[in-house]
Amino acid sequence: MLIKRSPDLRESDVTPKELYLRRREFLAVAGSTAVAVAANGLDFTGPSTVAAQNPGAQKLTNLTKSPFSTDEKLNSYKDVTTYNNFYEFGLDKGDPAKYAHTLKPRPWSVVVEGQCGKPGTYNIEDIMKWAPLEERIYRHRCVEAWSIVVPWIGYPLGDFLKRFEPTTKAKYVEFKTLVDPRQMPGQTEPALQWPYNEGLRMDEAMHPLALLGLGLYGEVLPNQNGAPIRLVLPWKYGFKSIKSIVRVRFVENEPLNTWKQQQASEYGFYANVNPQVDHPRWSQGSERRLGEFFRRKTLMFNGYGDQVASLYTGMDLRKSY
Ligand SMILES: Nc1nc2c(c(=O)[nH]1)N[C@H]1C(S)=C(S)[C@@H](COP(=O)(O)O)O[C@H]1N2
Ligand SMILES: [Mo]
Repeated sequence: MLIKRSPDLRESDVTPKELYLRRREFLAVAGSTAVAVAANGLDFTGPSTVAAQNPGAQKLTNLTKSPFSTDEKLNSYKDVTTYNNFYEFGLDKGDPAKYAHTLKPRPWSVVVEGQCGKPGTYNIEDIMKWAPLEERIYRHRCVEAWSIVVPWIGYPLGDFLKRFEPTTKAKYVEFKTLVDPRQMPGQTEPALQWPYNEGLRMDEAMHPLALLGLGLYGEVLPNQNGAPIRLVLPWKYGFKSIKSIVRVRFVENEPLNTWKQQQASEYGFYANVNPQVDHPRWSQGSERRLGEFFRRKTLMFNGYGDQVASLYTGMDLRKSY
């Protein structure tokens, strides 16, 4: 199941120059150590390939390169940080970049509760250190039929959740975003019911592709991307990847997620990317990759089917959408 990244030099004609040079540097280092690396079996570790972009942001270094990364062309830092969905800051794609400066991602803590042996309040600075940080380049597919490729930083969601020793009664895990209209002015409008809420079945949450997102492009998460802590679930529509998490709860029953609560005929609990099940108001068969002219065909589970399809054997994905 290991996917080896094959460096794609065609990126040279499209990535920003600085980034391209950093990549060449990395490839040179990787090439010279290839023999030692192969002997170790550590064929996917190494420095970050991706240079940080925002000079004011805290850099994240010593990143492990993930075997789960795609070698598709990255979207630019600008695409990733100025075309967002984060209704706590407004409904337009440009609103989060304009208004999310009011969010204070430090100090920050996460309350953990429910069916687990170690409930409590955990500090973000500690959480950041619980596992080695990885750079993971994932495709990200919004339910609105656009997609991007993002160099995330984080570690497996399972490594985070296991710390709290979920009990056998924990069949699902629920996540909630901060509620504070002073920091999140969009919460003065009833656009959605606040707090934004999401949930996963426990086996989905423990799947190695599920990432606890703590950064992107070599730095901590920009506010508009869900600082300081979010989910990244590449085989699901983007709305499952809840931002700015303050609460985690282990529960016995399927939680009601915000978009299902909003319109259950259009958005379900599972939200697996599925080109065969259209949204009632538009096709899910194709998508627009930001920065590209021609539409792409949408892939089952967003192209991650080899890894995740077995989570859903025996389920009717037309009903469990
Ligand atoms: N709290 C919160 N989380 C959220 C959202 C939101 O409005 N509020 N939007 C979701 C949707 S619809 C998408 S597509 C992704 C977008 O993530 P990005 O802006 O980092 O690309 O965030 C998801 N997480
Ligand atoms: Mo989305």
